[in-house]
Amino acid sequence: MVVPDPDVLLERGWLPPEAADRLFAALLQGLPWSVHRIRMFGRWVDSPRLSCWLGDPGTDYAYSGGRFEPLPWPPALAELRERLVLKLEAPFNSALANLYRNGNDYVGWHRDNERELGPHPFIASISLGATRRFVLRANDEPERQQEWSLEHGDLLVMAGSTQQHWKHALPKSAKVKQPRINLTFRVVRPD
Ligand SMILES: O=C(O)CCC(=O)C(=O)O
Repeated sequence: MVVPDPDVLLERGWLPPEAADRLFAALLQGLPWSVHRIRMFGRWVDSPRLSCWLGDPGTDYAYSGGRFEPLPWPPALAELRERLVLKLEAPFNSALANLYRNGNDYVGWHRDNERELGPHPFIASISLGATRRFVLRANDEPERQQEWSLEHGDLLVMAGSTQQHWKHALPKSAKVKQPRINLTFRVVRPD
């Protein structure tokens, strides 16, 4: 089978620097960050980053063996969600916030293909803080990779069959000493 190219769109600096600075500071201080317990290779481990699951009531989300109930939207994110809903015409009702404290924190190869995201997950990802590498690799051809350098204020959208055919990861980077926050807005369809 010929694996289709990932359906990925990057809009650099979608949030202007001052707005991105304000949001980064508000979230770093204001979100109740915690270590999620996840299942990897049959073992329960602490995820190598801090996280927070946010959303409308009823948007419980299960990933990597864990199940998370949403916290209500803080004002700064409620407004951002509205802007993304209008811009991308997608009914985003939840978001996973990740805090990578420095280059030792990472997310390993995975797909955002949980059942509650539907057959064609539509994901809008906002990057704040330190620049990090974001890599996609085709499931059946791991040597086929594409990567982006995600910067403060960037918006990356993953759509179509991307989650079906591609895994993604944010690798460790010893050079990165500063924190980064990532927000992935999602459409969860409750059962
Ligand atoms: O931090 C990122 O850019 C990616 C986060 C991610 O892969 C996820 O939340 O599923």
